[in-house]
This record gives sequence, structure tokens and C-alpha cells, in this order.
Amino acid sequence: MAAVEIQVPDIGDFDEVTVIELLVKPGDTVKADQSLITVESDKASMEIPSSQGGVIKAVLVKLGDKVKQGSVVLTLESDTAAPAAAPASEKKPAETPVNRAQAAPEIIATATATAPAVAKPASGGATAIEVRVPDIGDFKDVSVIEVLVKPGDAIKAEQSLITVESDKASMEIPSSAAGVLKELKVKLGDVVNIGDLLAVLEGVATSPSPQASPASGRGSESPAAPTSSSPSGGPGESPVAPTPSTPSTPSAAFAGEGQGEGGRTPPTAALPAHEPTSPTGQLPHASPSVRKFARELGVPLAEVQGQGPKGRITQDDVQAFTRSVMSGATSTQAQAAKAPPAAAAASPSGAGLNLLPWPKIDFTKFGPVERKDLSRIKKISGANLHRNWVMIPHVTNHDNADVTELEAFRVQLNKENEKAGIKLTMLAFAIKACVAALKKFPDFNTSLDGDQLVYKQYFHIGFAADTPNGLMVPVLKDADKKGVMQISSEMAELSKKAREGKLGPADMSGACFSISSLGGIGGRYFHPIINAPEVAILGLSKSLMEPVWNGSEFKPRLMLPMSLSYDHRVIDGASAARFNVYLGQILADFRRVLL
Ligand code: CAO
Repeated sequence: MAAVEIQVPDIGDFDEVTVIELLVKPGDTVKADQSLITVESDKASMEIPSSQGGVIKAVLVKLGDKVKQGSVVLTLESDTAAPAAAPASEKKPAETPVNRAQAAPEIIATATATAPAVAKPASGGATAIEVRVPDIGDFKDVSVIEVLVKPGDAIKAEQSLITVESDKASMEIPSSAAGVLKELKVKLGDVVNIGDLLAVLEGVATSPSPQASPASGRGSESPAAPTSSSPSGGPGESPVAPTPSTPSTPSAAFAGEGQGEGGRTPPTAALPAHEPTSPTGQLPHASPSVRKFARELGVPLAEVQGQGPKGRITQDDVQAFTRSVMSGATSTQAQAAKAPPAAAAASPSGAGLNLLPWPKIDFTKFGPVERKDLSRIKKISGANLHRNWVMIPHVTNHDNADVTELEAFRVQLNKENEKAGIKLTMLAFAIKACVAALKKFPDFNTSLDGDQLVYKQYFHIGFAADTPNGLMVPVLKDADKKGVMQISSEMAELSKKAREGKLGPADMSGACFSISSLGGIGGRYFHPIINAPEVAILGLSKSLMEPVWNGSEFKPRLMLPMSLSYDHRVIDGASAARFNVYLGQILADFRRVLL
């Protein structure tokens, strides 16, 4: 192992910058390209990455220090051989105990300048909002290397629109206003400068105001999210981190389990429903890594109280916010020391769980291995599944539905509609049957919100879809108002979009109840995990012919296994059994749907 000094790399036109955040401490193991500190000039903040991996021996800067290119940030025991930059040390270790390693100039920048947005009245009460390139400091003629949105997209304030790159850094340019994207004025490869028109949004004047942003003050800041300037990126990191917007409302926070790859789709939040604080009209001030961290957890940064210098949001703040929401209070509420409501299954001490650390095993000791990064969808849905599994007291009721007649009816309908290319699947009937059961047992169509149950008067049904990128849960809206034919064709459309990674946030939000059907694959009964804040989910397995006793003889009947998981805080076991029995009755005789 070699001792190495990590220096501030060439940070472009920035002369002296202030250390505003320490992201590591002595003893930490860091990877090459991992961010070590955040520095800030008057124009941008950026993270200084480590040029190599190793264990940190000493951090040589502190908050508030001024640093510039060449300043030594820290020393570490490198986990690689001494770099070429320090050949002398290999020859004369006694003379040069610490190798000097020049960090690669890979900078992750956050635009902290104003992103002007000018509102112009348009027809129909809507407002046309022009979004321009904000003051991005000393960067000139930066190239558009990524376009993150498309016309028709609903844009949130602060959502990244494009990624631009100079020779020193890349950064995402956020929208300063919310609205529907009418026109994108730039394309890949275009070169842009401060003031260039990026996009025209159509929106209503809400907070933040679509009027021209003031030139100073935190409220006018338009922080962008992290990107790495080099295509080489860090290990396991996409070179340009997608910047979906953070959800700002509880409903957005539960926009389905899986999300699209490619950064156009907001992440699913890993947080339970909570009351958002009233918008301040100010955009949050946080470093790229903290933004990324917040996005991964689904934490709406606008609601986090920054405790760092100048109100900057740190990783600790995001974690504290997560803990407070997990315990049923927002950070502000937590400060007010409110008692957690019933929805908070995990109290602050419970949320910690105090479990043994995850086993760290060198698998290569036992045989050859290959490592692959989890897909983005797996990471997001994993966080959701884990939370739901831990926070919801699940019980699963298993039952069978006799679908002999229904299957015959389905096959007959499919024959009749073969020419029209319409194919009805059992899942479409199951969705319709679930709507009838939800109407009869309204407790299943609720969400727990503190000490209250929210009864929904609409019937949007989520269904789990297996896609090459992982599990997605598109939502079939207003299933009560649709026939089985329409449900089938919409399901086919949504499944196709899911497989192609084209589901938008609206396609995945608002579900009241979900169905996970493994019937096309196989298996008998399973334990589906509830998709919070829903309170129940139905798992369907493969139907098989079984001998069923009809009181006088065994008859072959097609039996569909149903596994209904329910949140025991909301639903009693008896209700769940009744729900399943009723569902079975409908599926056995579909005319009951009409009753
Ligand atoms: N019993 C027996 N056969 C069934 C069945 C059941 N319960 N459900 C479906 N089938 C049959 C269908 O009739 C079809 O057969 P034919 O081609 O002969 O008509 C075949 O299985 C394939 O059906 P399908 O899966 O394409 O269609 P679907 O409407 O049942 O399901 C979808 C659509 C999107 C839900 C499904 O493709 C899928 O992705 N399933 C996996 C869901 C999943 O991963 N759940 C786990 C979530 S938790 O990790």
C-alpha cells in the first residue's frame, strides 16, 4: 500500500474556492472518483473527487478553508500501486514517504446561478414561460450532451432539462418554473451560453413564480444535479447521473414501484406519505452528491431544512429528514417533537432496527465471481419493497377461485375477436372482479395517513409487469368505468410501454390496489408485498385443473390460486377472508359483477 496525497485538480477558471462540505473522514474507504469535499465559488459548487481508491489517513482541510488547484485535500493509503505521477517514491521511499497524486479533473458541478424564466400570457389562461440558460459562471460555449425531457412532459420546477458539458465539467440545467414542455429550443450537440432560450413551458403561475427570477437571493438559485464530466465516470456510476425531479407531494412519492431508466422518469420515493411543508418559493441548496442521495431516497429537497453553511442541505439533513418521515413526522414536525401517528410503524428506535451489519464476504475465496451493478429500477424498487416489507405488518390470505366457466368464456371471446386482434387475459377479468370487491369492501380501497384512513372514490388498479429492466407497476386508471375489452387493450399498451422503458410518471401513479399475476409463468401461491400507500395487493398464480368435491363427487375444475396480502393495521383477517371469498365468487360466476 502506498501513501498518497490527493490534491485539488485543475478546476478550470475557478481560482480560490471555499470548502463547504467534507464528505469523508479519516478511516473511510473511498473509491477512485468518489467525492471527497464540496467546494463553492460565487458561481458554482463542485465536488472534488479522489483520483484513486484507498483508506483515508488524514483530512487536511476543514470547512471554510480556501483551496485552489494543487491544494492537498487529504492523504490516503492507496489500494493501487503508486501512480506514474510519483515514480520517485518507488525509488526513494524513505525520501518521499507520501506520493503526490494529481486528481483527475473530473468535476461534478452544480449551477447555483439564476435561471431566468419569463412568463408571457398565452391563450386559454395558460402562461407561456421561457426558460433560459442561467448564469453558469465562467463556462462559455458549453455543448448540450443530453436532453432529459421532451415536448409534452410535465416539468417540475428544478427538474433538469438538459446536461451541458465544457472541457472542465458537466452540469445539468434545471427549469426554474413548472409547466408542460411546449417546445425545446436546443438539441444534442448544440452549443449554448448564458441567456440562450432553452425551452418554452406552458403553465399556470404557481410557486416558484414564472416571472423573471430575481438576480440574487437563494430563491433565485437554480441548482442542478450531479453529473460527471468524464465519460469514464466513477466505478458503478453512470457518467451522467440522470436527474429526475424529486417528488413534492405524497402522491407523487408513491408513483409505482419501478421507474423508467434513462432519467426521464422521477424516482419512486422511499418515504411514506407525509404532509409536505408549504412551498417556500425557494429552491434548495445542496451539493450534487446530496441531490443524488436525496433522489435515491425520494426525499423532496424542497422540504428539507439545511443545517449546513448558508442553509446548505447536507447528507445528514437528508438522513434526518428520512428518519423523521419514517417516524411519521416531517423534519419540522420532528423538531416540534410531535408524537408519531399510527401510520408510523417504525418509531425512530424501531427504524434503526439495531440489526447485525450485512455480512461482508470475499466470495472469491470460494470460487470465481463476476460483479454487476444493480439496475436503476432494481435499486429504486428495492428501496421501496424493503420499506414496505419492514413498515407494513403484512398478512396473506390464500384462496382458490373456480375459473372453469370464466376461462371457457375467455377462450370463446378470444376466438370471436381473433380477427380484431384483441386478446383478453385472465388478468383483465381479475381487475374487473377486484373493482367489484373493492366496492363491496371499501377498507381495501384506502390509504393510511397518520391516524386517518383515506377512502378513495376512484378505482385505479396497479399491475406488476415483468420488464427487462426489472419490476414496474403501471396503473390502469378508472377500471370501474371500463369494460374487460378496454381493460385488456389498455393493459397490453401499458405492458408494452413498461417493457420498452417508456412509462411516464402519470402511468405509474395513483393506484388504489395492485395485482401481481404470475399466472402466465407458474408457481402456486406467493406472498406479494404491498405497494404503499395501498393497503392490499392480490397475487395470482397459475390456474390448474384440480379435482374438486361438489358434495357428491370429485369434478375436474380449473382453480386459480389467489394470495391476498393486506395491511393488518387497516384490515382484519376476517375482512380479508371475506374479500377473497367474494372475489372467488365473482370469478366463478362473472355475472355477479353486475350486482
Ligand atoms: N393461470 C393460467 N394461465 C394464465 C394465467 C393464470 N392465472 N394468467 C395468464 N395465463 C396465461 C395467459 O392466458 C397466456 O396464455 P395464452 O398465451 O395461451 O393465452 C399466458 O399465460 C401469458 O399471459 P401473460 O402473462 O402474457 O398475460 P397476463 O395478462 O396474464 O399478464 C403481465 C400480463 C404484464 C402482468 C405479465 O406479462 C407479467 O409481466 N407478469 C409478471 C408479473 C410479476 O413479475 N409479478 C411479480 C411481482 S413481485 O416480484
